Amino acid sequence: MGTDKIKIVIFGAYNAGKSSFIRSIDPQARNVDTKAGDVPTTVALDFGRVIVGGKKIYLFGTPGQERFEFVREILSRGMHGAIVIVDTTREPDDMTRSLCTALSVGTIPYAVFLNKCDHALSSPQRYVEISSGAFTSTMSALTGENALESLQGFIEECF
Ligand SMILES: Nc1nc2c(ncn2[C@@H]2O[C@H](COP(=O)(O)OP(=O)(O)OP(=O)(O)O)[C@@H](O)[C@H]2O)c(=O)[nH]1
Ligand SMILES: [Mg+2]
Repeated sequence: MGTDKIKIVIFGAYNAGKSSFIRSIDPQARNVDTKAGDVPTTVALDFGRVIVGGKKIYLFGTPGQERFEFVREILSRGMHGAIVIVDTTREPDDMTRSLCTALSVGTIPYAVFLNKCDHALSSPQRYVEISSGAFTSTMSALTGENALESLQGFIEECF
């Protein structure tokens, strides 16, 4: 891919809001999911596209469940940047911690998007420590508030 085509991979724990984020950016986004009990969960990927500042951004959402590590590894190949979506209504979990640690010692630009800020139990401060060094932004993937702006901010600052 040339510099005008940017592959961004969306990581995050189960239920953090990765699929919702991609759908809020691209209403035509595609998702491969299944039911976990009553609710849909991603088993393969999400895919969405958007143009930011003349750059073509390709968003690849990963499954959050632990057992899909092999899918995350495949989707990560050739990525130019990464976004970790976190659920600010909950304390940081092990998966989110290890994702942030791995990205912080890597060489590609990455961001932590503090999601579910519309929720009464949201507390973004929980993530201050593990997101230090990353581009951070608060948003709600559910209402769409600040979702596109967060992505634009990350792209403009880091690409
Ligand atoms: N209140 C609130 N709920 C949200 C927000 N974003 C996502 N949710 C809800 O959280 C749940 C999980 O959202 P998904 O987008 O499927 O999460 P995911 O990270 O793709 O989940 P997996 O693919 O299973 O790992 C759904 O019930 C969403 O409606 C948000 O910003 N605010
Ligand atoms: Mg999903």
